[in-house]
Amino acid sequence: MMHMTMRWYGPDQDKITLKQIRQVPGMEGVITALHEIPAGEAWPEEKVRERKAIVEKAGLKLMGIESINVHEDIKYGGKNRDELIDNYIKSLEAVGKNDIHMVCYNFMPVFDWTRTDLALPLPDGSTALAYDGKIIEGLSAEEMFDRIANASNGFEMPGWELNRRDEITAQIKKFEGMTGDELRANYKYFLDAIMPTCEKYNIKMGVHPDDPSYDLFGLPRICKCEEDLVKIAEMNTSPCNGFSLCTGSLGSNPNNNLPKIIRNPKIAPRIYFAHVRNVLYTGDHQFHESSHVSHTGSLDLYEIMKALIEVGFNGLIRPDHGREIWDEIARPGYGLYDRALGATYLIGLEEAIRKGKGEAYPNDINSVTAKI
Ligand SMILES: [Mn+2]
Repeated sequence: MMHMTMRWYGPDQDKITLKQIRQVPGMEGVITALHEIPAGEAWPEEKVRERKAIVEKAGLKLMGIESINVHEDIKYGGKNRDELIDNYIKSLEAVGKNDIHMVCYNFMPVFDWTRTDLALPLPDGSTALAYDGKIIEGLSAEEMFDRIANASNGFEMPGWELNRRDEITAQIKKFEGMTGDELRANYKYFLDAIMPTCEKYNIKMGVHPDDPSYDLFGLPRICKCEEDLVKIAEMNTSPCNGFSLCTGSLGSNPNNNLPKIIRNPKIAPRIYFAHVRNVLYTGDHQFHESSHVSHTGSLDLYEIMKALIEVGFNGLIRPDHGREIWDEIARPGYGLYDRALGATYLIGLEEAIRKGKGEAYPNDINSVTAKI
């Protein structure tokens, strides 16, 4: 069976408590990160140990890291990349020594996830993250920053930290003219360097797809479709090189067939983490996030979960972004209520699919809630 988790931003940066997360039915653990440490710096082992102790004291497990961010100079192949990769390896060692075996990360140049609206009102009175390519076309990178910072309910959004705003145009310039293949060469250099450490500690690296899954601001993007994922799988064949399959990110492009991508034999055995959520297409390069329920969005989450079960996926899964509902004021995408609904919906789908196939469910339950 899959292991249900929720993302938690840590004691200082998340208003959702571990107590609340623990009370979500079927929840086993959290995925977290040391968001206070900037990309490029090494994570101290004791800081990871401290964070793990906080999570375990609340009756949950620290099951994975999201994310250890890759410094931009590694992505564009800067002179100091070896030093930065050494620091990344130190962070991996800190994680591995604390018996944590999955790290989610991305290799998107300059921009992490991108949305044009963090609180689009939906007909039912909820709000959701939304994207409209036409709005992006008219904005500078700095204007994008302000738009996100001003709409984030006071939370600092990963990848959109205010201290990055003034350097953003310079950062984009560094990638000017870079082709996908050149970016892939830098990516391979990074993977080749870190994989021996990942193997030593059995840390499964799950790269998160580009979000949204098409080109932005003229930057190369190399993790946005089935073909890209296959290239990444072939780039370094270590069993620790794999994917965080984010259905909402890949699903932002209607050309991506999620069940087909999951069943691709080059991809399936390398899925180490699943972000499962839904999006509703509203036009060309235009969508908003919806509830997780299949018929409220454009993706069929039943077919996605069925494909994951068919390929033998028993790894970490989490609901992804939720809408803001029931008057909750939260970090955009990361409120408690809609993600909790998403988690129980996914658990329900898994139970129904497995029992429908005559499988025992749960078959290896060690969920904290089951033990109560
Ligand atoms: Mn995701």
